Amino acid sequence: MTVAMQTNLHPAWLPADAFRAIGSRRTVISATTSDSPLIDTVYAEVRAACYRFGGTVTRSSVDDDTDLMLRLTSEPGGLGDEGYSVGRADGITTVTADGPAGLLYGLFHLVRLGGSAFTGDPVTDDRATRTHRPAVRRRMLNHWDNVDVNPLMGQIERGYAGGSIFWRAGALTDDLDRLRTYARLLAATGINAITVNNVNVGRTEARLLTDRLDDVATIAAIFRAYGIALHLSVSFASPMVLGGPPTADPLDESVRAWWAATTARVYDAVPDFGGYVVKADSEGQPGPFAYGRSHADGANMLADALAPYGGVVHWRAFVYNHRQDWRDRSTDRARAAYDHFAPLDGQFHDNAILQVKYGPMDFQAREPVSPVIGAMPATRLAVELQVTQEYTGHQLHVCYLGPLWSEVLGFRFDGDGDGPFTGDAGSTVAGIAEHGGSLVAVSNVGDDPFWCGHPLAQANLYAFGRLAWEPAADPVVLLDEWISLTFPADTVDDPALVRGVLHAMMDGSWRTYERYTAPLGVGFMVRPADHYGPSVDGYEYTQWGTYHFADRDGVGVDRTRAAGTGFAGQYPKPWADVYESIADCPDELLLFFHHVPYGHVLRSGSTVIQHIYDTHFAGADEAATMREHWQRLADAGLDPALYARVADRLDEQVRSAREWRDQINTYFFRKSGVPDAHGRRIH
Ligand code: GCW
Repeated sequence: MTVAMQTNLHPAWLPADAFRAIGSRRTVISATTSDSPLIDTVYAEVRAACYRFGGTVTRSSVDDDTDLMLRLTSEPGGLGDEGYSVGRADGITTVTADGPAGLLYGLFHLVRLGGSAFTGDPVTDDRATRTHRPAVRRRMLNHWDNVDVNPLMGQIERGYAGGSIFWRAGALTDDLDRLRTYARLLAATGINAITVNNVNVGRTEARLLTDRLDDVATIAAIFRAYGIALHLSVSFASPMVLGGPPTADPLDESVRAWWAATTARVYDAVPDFGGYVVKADSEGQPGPFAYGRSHADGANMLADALAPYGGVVHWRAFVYNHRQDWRDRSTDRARAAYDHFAPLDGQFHDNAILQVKYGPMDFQAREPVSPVIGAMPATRLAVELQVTQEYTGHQLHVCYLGPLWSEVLGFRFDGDGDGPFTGDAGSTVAGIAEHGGSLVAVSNVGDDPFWCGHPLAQANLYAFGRLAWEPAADPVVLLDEWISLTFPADTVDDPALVRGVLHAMMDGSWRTYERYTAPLGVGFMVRPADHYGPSVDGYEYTQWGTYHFADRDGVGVDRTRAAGTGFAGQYPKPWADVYESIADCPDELLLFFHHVPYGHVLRSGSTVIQHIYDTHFAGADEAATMREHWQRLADAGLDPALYARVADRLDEQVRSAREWRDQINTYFFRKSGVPDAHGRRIH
C-alpha cells in the first residue's frame, strides 16, 4: 500500500514535517508476522517518510547504523494487542509491541515525540523503557452521515463541515484516498472503531446491512489498514424494512434467525466487522417497546447474532419522551435514561454495551454527568461525547472541548469529585468505561478542505482520540501536542508566538462559550431545530422537555427529591445530597437542579442575576479578545487560507457572542427588573 497524501487537503496533525525525525533516520522493522496489513502500513509510513527526508528502512536485522528499531515480539510480552513500549539504548530507539496494532501506535507515538525520540539521557544517551496501553478497549467515532441527502438534516445530521466524506447523494464516495487519509489521522490519535452512517437510519441506509454490503466492505478495507474496525448503525426494524419477517419482535424466532443469517453475511463480507450501533425507541426510531419487550431483550437479540464472530452491539440509552406536554411538570426528560435503563442492570449480555450520553439531557455545554453511568455496575458501558459542535457553536465558534471531556471523564461517583483527576480510575466515568466498555464520540468531520469547517476544531477530534486512549491526560497538554504537530516549528516564522496565541485562544474557550450562552447549567436557550444562536424561549413551550421556567421572580428547574422531579435522587451519595441542596450545589449546575430567585446568592458571592450579567459581558469580551489574539498571527507565516478561514469564523463568533450577551441579558433584565450593578448597557 502507499501512504495517502492529498495536496488539496489540509494535513491536520500529520503534515509531512511531522515525520521528519523518523524519515531522516535508518529504521529496521523486525516482525515475524509478515502478512499483517498493519505491519505493511507501518512499513509504508516509514518508507514514505524516508523517501521525503532521506532515511532508509529495511525489514532485515539491526546493524551498526540503525537508529530506530520497530520490533514485534515473537512471544507476547504482556503489552496486549495495542500496547507498546519505547526505550533507547546504545544509540538505538526501540519500539516493541506484541501485536501489529501496537507497532502502529508506537510509530505514531514517535511521531509525537519528534526529534526527541532520538535523544536520551544527556550522559548515557539512553532512555528508560516506558510502556503504553490504551485505557479503553474501544475508542470509537460515530458519523451521523446519511447515504441519501436527508430533506431535513442534509448529508450529515448535525454536520458543520460540508458534505460527507463517505457518501455523496446516495452513493459511496469516489474519493477513497480521502478515506485513507482520514483513517491515518484517526489511527494517529488512537481511534480504533468507527461507524459510517447516522444512528437515525433511513431506508437507503438500512440497506448497508444487506444489498449494499459491498460499500461497507470497501470502507472497511481502508480502515483495516489502520487498525480501525467498522461498525454499522442499524435500524431495529431492519427485518421489516429489508424483506425479512413482518415483525421486529426481538423474541420472535423468525426475527432472531433473520438477524443471525444477516449478520453471518456481514461477516462473510467483512471478517473483522465490529458490530452494530442502535438508536431504538428514541426520537421516532423503532424499538422493542412496540412489542412490549425491554431494551435488554432488544440489545441481547443483536448481541446474540454478533457473538459467534466476536462482534458487539452498542445500544444507545438516549430514550425519552420527545412528545411531552410542556404543561406536564411531572415528566422530566433528565430522568428518562435512568428510569428506563437502571432497572435493567445485569440483564445485558456480555457483548451488549450500553452507550450513554455524558449528560442526562443532550450534549449541552454544561450538564451534570449522567447518573446512568454510575448506576449500572453489572453492565458494560460506553460513554458518548459530541465532537461535532451541535450545541457549542457549529464549528463557527472556537470551543476547545478537551477540558469539558476531561472533567466528565474524571468525575467520581464515589464522591471525591471536585479535586483533580488522579488517575485512580475506579469509580470515575473513565474507569467505568474502561471496564470492558467504550468511549464514543460523534465526529465533526466532513468534506471540507480543513476537515472540520473550523481549522481549530481539528483539536477537538485530536483530543477525543487521545483522551480515549489516556483519559487522565491533561487536555491542555494534548492541545499543546496538537499545536506542535499541526504547526511544526520549522514551518512557521515564530513557533513560540503561534503556540502562545493558540493557547490564549483555546485553553479557556469552552468556559468562554459557557459564559456567553445559557447560564448556570440551565441549557437549551438555543434556536430550535438548528441549535445555533440564542432563543431564550425557543424551546420553552415545545414538546422536547427542555425548559428553564424563567418568570419575573426566578429561573431554573427544580429537580430535587423534596419538591421537584426527584432527578437529584438518581445519584449515589454524596452527589444526591450535594445536588439536592441549594447551598451545596456547584454554581455551574445550580439552575439544572434548582429554581431560585434572581437575588439568590451563589457560592461565588454574586447574585444569580448579577452573575448572568457579568458572565455574559465577560464572555462576549473574551470572544473579541480571541479575535485580537488571532490577528497577531496575520504575518506569522501560516497558510493564508487557514488564517483567513479562522479570521472569518472569529468575526462570526464575536457577532454571535454579542447577540447571545444582549439577548440573554435583556431577557433577564426584562423578566427581573433588576438593573446591572455596574450600569452597563442592557437593551
Ligand atoms: O442531539 C440530538 C440531535 C439529533 C440526534 C440525537 C441523537 C442523531 O439533535 O439530531 O440524532 O440527538 O443523539 O440521537
